[in-house]
Amino acid sequence: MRLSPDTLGELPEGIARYSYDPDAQAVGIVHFGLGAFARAHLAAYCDAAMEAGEGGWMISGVSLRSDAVAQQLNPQGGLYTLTQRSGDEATTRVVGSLREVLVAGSDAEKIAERIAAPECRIVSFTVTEKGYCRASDGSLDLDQADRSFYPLLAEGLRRRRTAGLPGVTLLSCDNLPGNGGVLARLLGSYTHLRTRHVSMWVPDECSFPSTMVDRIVPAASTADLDALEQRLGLRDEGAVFTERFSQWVIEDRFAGPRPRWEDHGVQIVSDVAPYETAKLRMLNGAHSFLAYCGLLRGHEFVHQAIADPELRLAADRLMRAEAAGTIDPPSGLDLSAYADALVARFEDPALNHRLVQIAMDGSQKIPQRWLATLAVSQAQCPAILTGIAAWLLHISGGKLLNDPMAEKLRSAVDNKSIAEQVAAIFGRGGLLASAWEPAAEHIAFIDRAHGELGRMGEGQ
Ligand code: CS2
Repeated sequence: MRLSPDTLGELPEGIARYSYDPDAQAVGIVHFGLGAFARAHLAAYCDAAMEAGEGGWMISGVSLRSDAVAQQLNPQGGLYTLTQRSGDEATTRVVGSLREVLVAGSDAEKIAERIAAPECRIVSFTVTEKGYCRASDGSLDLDQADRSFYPLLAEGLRRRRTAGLPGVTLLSCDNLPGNGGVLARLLGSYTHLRTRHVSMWVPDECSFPSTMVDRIVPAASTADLDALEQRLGLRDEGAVFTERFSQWVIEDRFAGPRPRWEDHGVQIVSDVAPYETAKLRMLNGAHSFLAYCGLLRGHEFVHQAIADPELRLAADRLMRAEAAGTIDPPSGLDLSAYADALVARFEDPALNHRLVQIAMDGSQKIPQRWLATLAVSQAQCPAILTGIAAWLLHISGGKLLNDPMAEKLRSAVDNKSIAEQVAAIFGRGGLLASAWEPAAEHIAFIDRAHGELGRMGEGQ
């Protein structure tokens, strides 16, 4: 039997659940990219707000690429459980804030309707780094954008304008620096080219706060779902498993009403950049390092990689000696204590966070995680350079490369010397050209590390 509003009463005691009436609440948020992260983060904060008595913050989720999530959640009336794990402890709650899952390919009309409804005040996004459809120079790739959320969003906004409704807050929750500004710029390009009559209205009536989001949400495995079914007595195909930690920092720049998320731990601040920079360069920077080096050393999970003494030392170095010096921390944040807390989160074996999950889409992640540090760091950065060597090996390794730039990356490394590989990817005019210009000593270091890591990989 599946979890659903009709079977809720069958759940054992001890499984927390919402006490508000979801059917009596309006949809205040349309969310693009309803993966596990959004369900562990945005939807949990909306659930908390409605639990505390606020009304009207149900979410209409939109899946962009497939109907898999819709299949998981619509038969369950949008209900799913969120399990927080830490060590041996697990607490589970049924989240009530999701109204439905719409699918971009087949529900375009409904999606535009939801955005154009007067009750909708926020359109939010967790579409991943690649989901913004940026070309390598950062501009909008129009061809990709036409097949993404842009036409759906533009149509919804066009209807709002025609109906004389106020604008909405467009809330990007992806791991990109200045994500609000990025979305504003790209949507601006899109509307300018495709729906010109809203291109002035959007910046006047809508706002694009930047946000920093942080919660580790490993993909659920079938074994997780089976074990949960044993505990619940019901099957939950949409279950999400996460850590206890959760952080959300939002720039105080809303176009209209919003939930009082600050009552539930969200930080509403005037400048998100210091939080975002610290998180991207330390947490995500160390994550990517552990992913590429850890996989080469035969590890499967983050907790295994961080328990490997050499990797731990290097990840620590990456955060404290390489990244921290480039960060102007938000007031009250001690970067050394921050690094300690990150290591403790990485160590938790209850999370079973797969390294391959982090290793995907390197071309979209590495610029803000590593290259931004390399560009400004006054320190030597052996850990990041080792990470780069590991990524080059990851690209040239025999396995399927999960990256939107896979083909270009492969041809940049195949049958090339390290100097040529580095130039083709990181050099001027390269695939990931940035403010970091690899110097001769960097290339020599990457070459050495590549040799050492490669030999280790062969030993596997
Ligand atoms: C990870 C992130 O998959 C990845 O690239 O580094 O998803 C990370 O778990 C989150 O940003 C943590 O907030």
